[in-house]
Amino acid sequence: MSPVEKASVSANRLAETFAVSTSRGPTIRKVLIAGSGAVGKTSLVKVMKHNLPLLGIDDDTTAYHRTPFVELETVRIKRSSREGVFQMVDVSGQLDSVIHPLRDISRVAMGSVSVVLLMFSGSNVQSLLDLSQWIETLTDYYSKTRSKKTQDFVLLKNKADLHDDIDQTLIDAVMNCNSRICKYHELSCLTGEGIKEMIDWLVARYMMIEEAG
Ligand SMILES: Nc1nc2c(ncn2[C@@H]2O[C@H](COP(=O)(O)OP(=O)(O)OP(=O)(O)O)[C@@H](O)[C@H]2O)c(=O)[nH]1
Ligand SMILES: [Mg+2]
Repeated sequence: MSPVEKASVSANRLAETFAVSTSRGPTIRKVLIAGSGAVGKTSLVKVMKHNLPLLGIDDDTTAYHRTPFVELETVRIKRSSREGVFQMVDVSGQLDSVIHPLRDISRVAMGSVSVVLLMFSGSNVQSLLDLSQWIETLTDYYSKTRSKKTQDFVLLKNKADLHDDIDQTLIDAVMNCNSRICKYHELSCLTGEGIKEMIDWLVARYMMIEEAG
């Protein structure tokens, strides 16, 4: 089975799972993580799934294994009165590769997304500059599909634990040029810095309050 077929099968299985859980009530939100290779997209999914920083997860979690195409993962979140599921779409960072989910299975990757996390690494200024190509691809898709809902974009600077050589004015410029970007977070998947704040923000914005009783 080709990677494209495999991803479609996984997406259908997820859809079936969600169809069951929807009837029971929890909010389901689809979250796309975009950004260059090695910025930490897959790491963020692991950290959210385990509710632990990379350093606290008990296996070979810090080794770099490039995501070849796309991974779909569900993350259950519970915060006092709010509970729900984030369906995480973790795509390959190599936007120019021969096959890429944003081009070859665009609806699976980008359709029905509530929020796009645009991730770059604080130790790699090029990964911030690369985001313009991702933003162009995404806005092109959303304007063509004339989606009624406006997808939020959130800018994430990962690897806050490393030496940072990016000027804040460059980050501000990226935000100012893209009106869809509604929030900026700094975090470290390695140490967990800023992760709780980011998840709390996502939950407050996208998870509905559960009815009591
Ligand atoms: N120092 C540091 N390293 C990190 C952090 N987050 C991720 N890494 C490391 O960065 C490398 C790449 O992480 P991945 O999560 O695989 O990157 P990715 O964006 O999914 O990469 P692609 O799948 O190629 O698109 C791994 O070795 C991670 O352990 C962080 O906050 N700090
Ligand atoms: Mg990856």
